[in-house]
Parts: sequence; C-alpha cells; structure tokens
Amino acid sequence: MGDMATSEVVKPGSVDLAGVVDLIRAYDNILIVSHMRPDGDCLGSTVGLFLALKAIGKRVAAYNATPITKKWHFLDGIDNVRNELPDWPISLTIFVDCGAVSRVSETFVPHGHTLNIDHHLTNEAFGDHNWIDVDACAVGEQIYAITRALGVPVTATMASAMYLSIMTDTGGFRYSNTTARAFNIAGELVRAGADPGPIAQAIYENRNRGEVALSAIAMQRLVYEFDGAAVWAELRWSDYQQFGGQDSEPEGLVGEMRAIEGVEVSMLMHETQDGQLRVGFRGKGRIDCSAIAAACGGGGHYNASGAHSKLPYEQAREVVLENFRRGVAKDLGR
Ligand SMILES: [Mn+2]
Repeated sequence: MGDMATSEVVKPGSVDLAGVVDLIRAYDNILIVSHMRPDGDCLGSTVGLFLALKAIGKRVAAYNATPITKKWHFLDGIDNVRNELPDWPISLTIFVDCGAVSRVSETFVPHGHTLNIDHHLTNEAFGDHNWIDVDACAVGEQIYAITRALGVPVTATMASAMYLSIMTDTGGFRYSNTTARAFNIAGELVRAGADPGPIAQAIYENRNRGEVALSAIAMQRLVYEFDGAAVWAELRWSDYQQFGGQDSEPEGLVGEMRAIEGVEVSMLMHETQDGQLRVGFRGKGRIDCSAIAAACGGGGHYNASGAHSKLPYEQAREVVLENFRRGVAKDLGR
C-alpha cells in the first residue's frame, strides 16, 4: 500500500497502520463498537472489520447501541452487529467512526485496552491507541488498509461492506473527500465482488415515506440569511408526530439544503422525542462546519458535522442559531 500516504493527527497514543495490525495480532477477544444512530460508514466499517478479524481466527463481537433498522438489512453480514455486549471477557475494544466515547452510548464503558480508528477532525483521541486519519474519506478506507495489511483475502461480503462505507461517506462519490485513493479502493472492492448498483439503490432509492413528507415540510420553512449564503430550517417533534418518519434527521435533507444555488452552508435543527435538539451542518468549502458544531458541543468534519444539545429545545435553538451565525460571519469575513 505504498500509495496510501496518510496524515495522521499526532496526539498521545497515536499509532499508524502497522501499530494497529500489531495490536490486533496481540489480542484475541475483541469487541468492535460504533456510534449511535449508525450510518453507512459506521456499519460498513464494523461489518468489514468483524469479518476480517473472524478470518484470522479472533473471537470478535460487534456492538451498536441503536437497533439496526430494516434499511440496513440488505447488507450481508449486518446480523453480526448486535444490540447487546458479549458475555465473554473483552481484551481489546476497537472504536470505529467515533469522535468520542460518548458517541457509542451515554453509558458505555470501554473494556480492556482501547483502539480508536477514525477520520473525524474533531476526534478526541480518547483511546489507549488512536489511529486518526483525517485524509481517509471513510473509516471503511482504513479498514480496507487493515484488511490488506493483515493479509486477509477480501470476500464479496467484506468488499460490499467497505464499499458501502466509502460510497456513503463520499455522498455517492461527490463530496470533496472523494480522492483518487477513494476511487482506487472502491475499484478494488468492486473487483472483489461489491456491486455498486444495488448498494446505491438500497441507500439512495429507498426513502421512507414519512421522511419524504418531513423533507417537504422542512423545505417550505427554509430561512435564508447572509444574502442566501446560509440556509436553515427546523422540524419540531409535532411534525414527526403528524407525518411519521423516525426520530432522526430525514436522510440527506441537510445535504439537499446545501445543494441550493448560492448556499455555502446549510443547517437543519430538529426536536427529539424528549424535547432536546439535534442539529446537522453541511458546507461547500468556505464555512468550517466542524468549528460551528464544536461550539455547539458536537463535532465532525469540515464540510459535514452535527451536535446534540441536552438543553430544552427552545433554549438550545437560540444557542445553536447564535453559533451558526457567528461561524458563518467569521468564515465569510462579515
Ligand atoms: Mn465516517
């Protein structure tokens, strides 16, 4: 993998790919954990790594705190991701796609040694060992490198999982993180048996009716600021009650808002069932979304980030709007 130059964030406990491989070889009872309300990268990375570790004879379990919804059932191997922790003693916990321990769940306590594999700019390097590669388009890219370094043959099932990671985190090979390396790995995964058509269809042409209705409502409530360079909307819990959809941001909606002509940054706030606020930010390159999210107590990438406030919605809304406006004004030089 001589072409896989990386620029790891050097923080205490930093390891590189070789260090990750040494750690995996050193421990036999491994738990893989990923973030709540998992996305394609989170699940694809988990399934890919799970199968690679199985292939080298490890005892391995994969845990996610959120039940895996039917949207993800198309992915072979997804049944390995469980809602429960294993009953055997864990010697190494591997975090994938988690910027902080709390992303796993509010109560999760790591077991044994911890290895943190991630690509988020805002990663807290919370592990005993951390491999943070902010140049990786998806954690799936890092998992692919691990698989190759372990010498594990990539099966069609593993390839599909890692392809899902890369496809979803690059927005279907459209975002600015869509590098030559991302295409090269995607090509190798297709050669190994990943089928792009059905995977894309399962993700992008399979929208829940409730979410479509919610998207329509949000699109009618767009608020433009900064001469149209910024746009935001909000969905209240009562909207979810009226139109259905899940207690989550309608898939891709904040990205669709960014797609509007002249918009540099979009923000979607929504009220959760317990009256709290969740927010997503998407940028086109001029606005640092990770900084705005960090000011709101969240994190993420430069062009895609989010936060969850525990304040009551109305209060949180004011804080978020203020941070949003401040961040946009700063980056636009206004
Ligand atoms: Mn990711």
